[in-house]
Amino acid sequence: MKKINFRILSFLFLIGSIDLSQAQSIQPYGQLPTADQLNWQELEYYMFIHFGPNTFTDKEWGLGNEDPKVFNPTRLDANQWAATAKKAGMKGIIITAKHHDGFCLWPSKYSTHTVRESAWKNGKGDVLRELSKACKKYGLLFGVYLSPWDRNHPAYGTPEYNQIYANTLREVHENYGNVFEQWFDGANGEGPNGKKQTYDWPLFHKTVTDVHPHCIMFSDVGPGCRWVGNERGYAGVTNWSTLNIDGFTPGAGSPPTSVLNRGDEDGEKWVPAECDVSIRPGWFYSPSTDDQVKSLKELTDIYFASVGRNGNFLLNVPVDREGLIHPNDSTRLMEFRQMLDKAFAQNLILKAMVQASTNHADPGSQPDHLTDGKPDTYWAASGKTAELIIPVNPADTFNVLSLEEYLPLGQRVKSFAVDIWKDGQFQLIAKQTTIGHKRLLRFPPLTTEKIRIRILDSKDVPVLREVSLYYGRNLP
Ligand code: FUL
Repeated sequence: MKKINFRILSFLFLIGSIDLSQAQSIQPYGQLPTADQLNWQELEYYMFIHFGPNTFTDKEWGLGNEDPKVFNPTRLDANQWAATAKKAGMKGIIITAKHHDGFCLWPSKYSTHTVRESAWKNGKGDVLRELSKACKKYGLLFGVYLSPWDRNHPAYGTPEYNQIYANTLREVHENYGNVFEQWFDGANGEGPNGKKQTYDWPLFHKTVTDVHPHCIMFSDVGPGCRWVGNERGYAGVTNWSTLNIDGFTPGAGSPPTSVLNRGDEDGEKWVPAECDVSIRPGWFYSPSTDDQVKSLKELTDIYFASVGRNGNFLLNVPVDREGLIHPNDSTRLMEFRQMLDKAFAQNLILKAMVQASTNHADPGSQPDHLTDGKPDTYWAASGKTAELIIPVNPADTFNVLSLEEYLPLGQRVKSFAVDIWKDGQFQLIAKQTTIGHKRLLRFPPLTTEKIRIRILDSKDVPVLREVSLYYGRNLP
């Protein structure tokens, strides 16, 4: 009897020790991204298109009383837009289905100010139909900007308008296939009757999620992703994906732009930053800006300040009066793509052996996961600080370092330093704060036999998924 008891006891002990090892798996920290937000973050770079009556009237904010007949692109070709975005390496297109002037790029049954009333295709055209089809054809995601502010709709400024706007949203979401992102502009001005609207955000959000539960909703305060606080495309040098949203609303009631720019450490919700910027000075096309398309250097700087600072890069390429992306813009987009492709063609430390000062007991954690090129494997430290040493071929020159956190477990790293081995000792080449989805650091061309990454402070044990090193010899 006693022996049997002992066996049962040791069996229980074994179960106990299995439980113990399970307890050593890494615990998630703070607010976490949803699966949809994680997928969204991987997109990194996609196109914005501002197009409508403003394209033809040289305005940024139409008054809403423009003659719809001014909208008359002569050669509109949404396949050309999609082909351009695809070749540019973008993952989707978000179009201004309705800007503040209220003009709808589809024949909405809730408005009398639409393509149906325009001269284009004798009122039989539908830009959303053409673009959503083109996106499908080119394997791009399709997204919409629908301004709640409406300077044309007679009901704007009355309680009825909220339901009308919700109907409009529903109409778009139900009729053009999947919508990966809904862009809610926070602007809230006066309508045709001189009144402003109190927006019913819960109604608008519910309308979208009823049709497309996976759609990422953009606004100053999310819920899916947030405005980065400027229209230059620059995320903060420190950029948390969490944000305090209680008591804030999109538009005038949003947190200060400085907060949107860097997020809130330990914020109440996961609301990552999206960096929107136009390739030209204005959001809408104007012939006067044909020679003011952003330079390769400007685009590169924005890329490093958006994708390279834990943000997504939403680049506006305004369609012109013919209904095409102008050759000056598409040429620049292709130059930019080629430059990025060359710069990131070869990870110089792919498969390198990583020496880590600590390794978490979690069975999934391994230092070599940092250089395996796989986004779903990770390494974690056992404490809040750690050192990683990675050998580099001394014959290789590099000037870009990329670090990525493993975000399913939350954003953790608060500060880190990078050193290279030079003249028999480590020398500091960078000290920075947050990492998030991706942190890209640029240097003058360097060589070394080993690089050291020191995690100096972290909310909880740091969990990284990749470290990579590149030489973009042609980076402007
Ligand atoms: C702003 C709008 O007022 C601009 O016209 C533009 O659409 C920009 C992307 O968002 O809030």
